[in-house]
Amino acid sequence: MKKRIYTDPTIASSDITPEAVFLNRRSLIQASAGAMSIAAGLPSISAASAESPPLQALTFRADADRSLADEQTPYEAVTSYNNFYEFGTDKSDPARHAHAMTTDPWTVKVGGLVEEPGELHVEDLLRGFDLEERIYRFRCVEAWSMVVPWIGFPLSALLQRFSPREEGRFVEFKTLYRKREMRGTRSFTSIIDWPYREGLRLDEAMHPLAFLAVGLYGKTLPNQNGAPLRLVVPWKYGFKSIKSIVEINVTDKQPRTSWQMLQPREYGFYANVNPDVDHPRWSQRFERRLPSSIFNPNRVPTLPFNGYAEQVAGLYEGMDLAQFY
Ligand SMILES: Nc1nc2c(c(=O)[nH]1)N[C@H]1C(S)=C(S)[C@@H](COP(=O)(O)O)O[C@H]1N2
Ligand SMILES: [Mo]
Repeated sequence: MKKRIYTDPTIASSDITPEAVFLNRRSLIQASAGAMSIAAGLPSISAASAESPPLQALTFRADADRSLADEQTPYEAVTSYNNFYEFGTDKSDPARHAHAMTTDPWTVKVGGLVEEPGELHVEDLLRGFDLEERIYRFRCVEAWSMVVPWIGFPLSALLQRFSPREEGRFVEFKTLYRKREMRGTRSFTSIIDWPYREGLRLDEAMHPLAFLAVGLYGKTLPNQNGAPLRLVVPWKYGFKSIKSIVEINVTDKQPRTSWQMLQPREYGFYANVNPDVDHPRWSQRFERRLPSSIFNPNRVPTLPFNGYAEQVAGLYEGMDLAQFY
C-alpha cells in the first residue's frame, strides 16, 4: 500500500509510519468479510496507537506559530466523537446507533454525465482500486479538528473509471437514506431534508487530495465514520466529507447540498477552511484539536485551506473567498 502524508508540502511524500500499523489489503478485505478484529499477527488498534511512531514527520514545520504538533488523533476519539445526523445530533449518537446500518451488500451508483454509468459493490471498493494511506488534518465548521490516517483511493480514480463527459462541471454525492436503520431520520427534531447531499466542482473532485476512504487506522471504516465509503476533502470543512455514499453523479449544474439548503448564510457550497471568514455565529480563527477538554483545550490556529493552500489555492484563483464561502 502506498502511504502519503500530506501535512507539510516539504514532507508530502514521506513514508514514516511503521509497516506494522497498517493492514495489508488482504486483511482489510477479510475485515470486511465479517471478521470483527484485524488479522492475526497485527497489533490491535490500541497497541497500534500506543506504538505510534515518533511524530517527527508529522510535526508542523511550515508555520512556526502553530504551537501543537499534528499528532494523530487517537482511534478512540476519531470513532466516538462524530457528526452523522442520520443517527442523531449528539456527538455520541453515531457511535451508539450506527451499528444498525447494514453495509454489506452495498451499491454505489455512478451516473449522470458519464460515458459509462454503472455500479460499484463493496468488493469493488476494497479490491478494485489501489489502496493507500493518507494522514490528513480534518477541520469541522464547528471549530474542532483531528488528524486521521485514512485508507482509500483518490476520488479521481473512481471518476475516471466512469469517464466524465465534456459537459460535466460538478459532482453530486448522496448518502444512504434507510429510515428503519437510521433513527435520526425518524426523529421529530431532524432538520435535514434526507438523503444527505453534497457536491464538488469537477476540478475540485479531480484534485489529487480529494479522497474516498474505505478505512481508517488500518481497519475498515466503522459505521459511525461513514462505512463502507465516505468522501474526505481535507481543505474543506467537515460537512463536505459526506458519509456512507450510495450515489455519485456528474452534473452540469451546481448541486444543492444539505447544509446549504438548510442555512445558506451559514454554510456555503465551497466551504473551504478559512480563518479570515467567520461563521455568522462564531470565529473560525482557532480550532480545538481533539482530544480536547476544558483543562486541556488544545487550541491551535486555523490555517487557510486547513494547511493545504500550497496544493489547492490555485483552484480558486481570482475568486473572492468571502463571497464564495
Ligand atoms: N451522511 C452524512 N455525512 C456527514 C455528516 C452527516 O451528518 N451525515 N456530517 C458531516 C460533518 S458536519 C462532519 S464534521 C463529518 C464528521 O466526520 P467524522 O464523524 O468521521 O469525524 O462528517 C460529515 N459527513
Ligand atoms: Mo462538521
